[in-house]
Amino acid sequence: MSTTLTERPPQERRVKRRYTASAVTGIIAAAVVIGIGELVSVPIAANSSPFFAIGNTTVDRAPEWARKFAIDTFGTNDKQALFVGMTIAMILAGALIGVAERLKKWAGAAALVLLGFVAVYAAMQRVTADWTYAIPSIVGVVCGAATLVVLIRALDSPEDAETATATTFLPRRRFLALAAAGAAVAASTVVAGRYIRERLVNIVADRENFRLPFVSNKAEPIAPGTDISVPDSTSFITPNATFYRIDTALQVPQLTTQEWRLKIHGMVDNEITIDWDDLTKRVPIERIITLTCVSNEVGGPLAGNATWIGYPIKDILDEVGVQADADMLLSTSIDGWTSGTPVEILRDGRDAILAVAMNGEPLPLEHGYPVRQVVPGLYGFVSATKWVVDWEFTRFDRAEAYWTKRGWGDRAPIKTASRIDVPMSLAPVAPGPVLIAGTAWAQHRGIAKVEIRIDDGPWQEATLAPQYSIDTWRQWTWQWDATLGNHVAQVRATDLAGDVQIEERVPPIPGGSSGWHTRTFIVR
Ligand SMILES: Nc1nc2c(c(=O)[nH]1)N[C@H]1C(S)=C(S)[C@@H](COP(=O)(O)O)O[C@H]1N2
Ligand SMILES: [Mo]
Repeated sequence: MSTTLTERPPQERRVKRRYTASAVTGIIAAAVVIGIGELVSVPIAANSSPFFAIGNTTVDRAPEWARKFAIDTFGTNDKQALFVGMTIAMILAGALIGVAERLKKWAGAAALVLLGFVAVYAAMQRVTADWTYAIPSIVGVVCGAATLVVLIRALDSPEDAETATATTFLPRRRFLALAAAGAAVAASTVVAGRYIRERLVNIVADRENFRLPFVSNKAEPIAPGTDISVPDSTSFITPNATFYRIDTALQVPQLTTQEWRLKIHGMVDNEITIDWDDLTKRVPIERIITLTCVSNEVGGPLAGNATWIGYPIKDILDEVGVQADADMLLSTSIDGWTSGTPVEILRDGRDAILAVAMNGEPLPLEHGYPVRQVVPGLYGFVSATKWVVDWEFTRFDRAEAYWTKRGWGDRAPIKTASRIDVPMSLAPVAPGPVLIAGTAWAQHRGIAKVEIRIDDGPWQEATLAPQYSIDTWRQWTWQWDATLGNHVAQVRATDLAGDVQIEERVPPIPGGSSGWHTRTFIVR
């Protein structure tokens, strides 16, 4: 026998063990809540599960500083970061609940029920919620509390106490068996919930069966040289796999073409609901359009260019007879996110579409399958509703969309921007000729000129790639004769209206960042 075992009285050691076991019990109970909640949510709605209800409501309620912190720290991995954070919080809360139950009968169970109320509240905050959204959290908490109480009692059972001697400091077998069963229930329900949901909705099969509409109104061909083909510089078309993704959806909505409907109502003469067949009966167009996110920082990556196939929004506006005093299209996604788009812009002749395809395939699920909006010239948050299911025609003085309620602007045209892609920042560069290359955009105005300057010297005109259209970005190159030392390069663009990109640095909120992109190179 080792000496350490006899140093402390056995009783104290047992108590220590019991706290660990209690904490583990609490974590298992919390996991049971999540797992059962996930499974029970399957026939109700994906966002009614306690985990995702709390996650989604957290996202919707997050104060601007927290959002900014998350984006600055985790970038487009902010969703994964939230999941990791929630899991850690769940483990901590579970451990506390377990210990509380051990210290005072029913205290842990009461805390669990309290958290259950939070989950029910969060679920009821979902835009699509009805009373059934409370069920997954309630059933989950009942099962979790039962797990907690049964396990803690097993830990405390008299036979256990009686047999506890100096050598039996491990919890009894009965407890271990029950704990293993609880953990198994939690794990299997999470997995089963996911699996059954995928089988039930079978969104993947729906997307695979989707046939691209035949388009006679095709996008203009891309002229040679439009893509500058400089390694590491922005390609003219952004592949779907690397296209930036921004949305508030913690679970990608799973909406089949058969379930999809677009309800059109509000200030219109004819309220109608369009289903998939009604939509695809129309004449589609194919266009290349560059999307940009308002959250993009100067020089940032949140822009992408794709070939879209879609149905002109203007035709549908004419069909429903939008009333003269309606100035906003408030569009809503299946998960309740909203954007407000000026009606005037939707009918000024630009190629605003209800898109169904992106770069030759049905929309990827995370880019809005089966139907999303694409409006040239406007930031995504006021125009690019993915998984769109509802259109209300209203007025800017009556309605406010998701981000506008949170301090962002309401009408948000894309600001002229330019970006240096290569060489990379602080990349070692050899003296002599160096190719600087990048992109510039001013959607629906078009890029007329890009200029570069080194170390605050005179502005020099870059060579522009051919303009594809005023709705797409335009690539550029500039040959620099680099000399030894550290040098600062700066870029600015001018749009076709003659307006020079704004020099003043402003942050993205409320209407998009501005300022000239700057890079430092080390020439040696
Ligand atoms: N349903 C839904 N649509 C949405 C959003 C969202 O959060 N939910 N975000 C918008 C924003 S802010 C942008 S920039 C674009 C991004 O589109 P992408 O993810 O396809 O690049 O989608 C827009 N559409
Ligand atoms: Mo955005």
